[in-house]
This record gives sequence, C-alpha cells and structure tokens, in this order.
Amino acid sequence: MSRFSSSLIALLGLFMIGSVAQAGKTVTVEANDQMKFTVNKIEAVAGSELTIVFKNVGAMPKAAMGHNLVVLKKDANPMAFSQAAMAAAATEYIPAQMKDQVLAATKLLGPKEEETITFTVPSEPGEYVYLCTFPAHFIVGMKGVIVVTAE
Ligand SMILES: [Cu+2]
Repeated sequence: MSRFSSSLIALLGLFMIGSVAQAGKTVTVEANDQMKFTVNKIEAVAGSELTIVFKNVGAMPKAAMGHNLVVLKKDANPMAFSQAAMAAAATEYIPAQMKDQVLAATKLLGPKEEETITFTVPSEPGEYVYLCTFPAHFIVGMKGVIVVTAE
C-alpha cells in the first residue's frame, strides 16, 4: 500500500470518528387540533445536539389553532410563561420580557406547516419543560419534558 493511500485511509477514519461524535438525536413531534403533542417526553444526553422536527398536522386556521414548541430553561416557570404569553400575540406568543428563559423555539405554525430546530442540550442534567404558548394550550396539556441525563 502506498504511503498516500494509507494516509488517506487514516484521514477517512478520523472523519468517521468525528461524525459519530457529532451525531445527535432527532425527534419528530406533531401538534394537532386536539391541542396535544404526540411526544411528551424526550430523553437526551447533556451537551448533545438535539433536533426536533415539529409539525402542525391540524387543519384549523393558525389564528384559532396555531402551535409552537418552546423549550424553557430549567429554572423557568412554565405556568407563568404561558400566562404572560397570552398578551404577546404580536410576538407570536413569546413574551418579550421572558425571552431570556427560552432555550429553543419554533415559530408559530399554521396547519400543515413544519419547522426543524436544532440546539445543544444543556450540560446540566434535569428536566426541561417544553410547551405550546398559544393561549390556553399549555393549560389543556400541550406540554412535555426533555429529560437530560449526564454524559
Ligand atoms: Cu398549541
């Protein structure tokens, strides 16, 4: 084997190790006209990449039944966030004064729309709540939890 091809193989090996280490998790979450998320618990490793493919599979108009998926920081209060969100229609139900409590969020989606978000899971293990901040959707159960475990 020539020196060139063996170093090429070594490089390829390094590249493959690199892609395995970077590979994160992808989860698809659907939201529907019944005001439910199809996934309410996501397990993730601290510091890893998490991709959420979020789909509004409903048929009702966005103004009446829009959905988003907002992941909050660990110390955030989801109930307080959802209450403040009711007055934040102009910013797609993300209250400006609580924006710093958001870890990751999709836009507000209308029927048959979808959005993919990728973010780095916090390094601190624990439970991180996600919710839909459209008025009253959190109250009726549009929420879930990302359970972050240590590396
Ligand atoms: Cu919703």
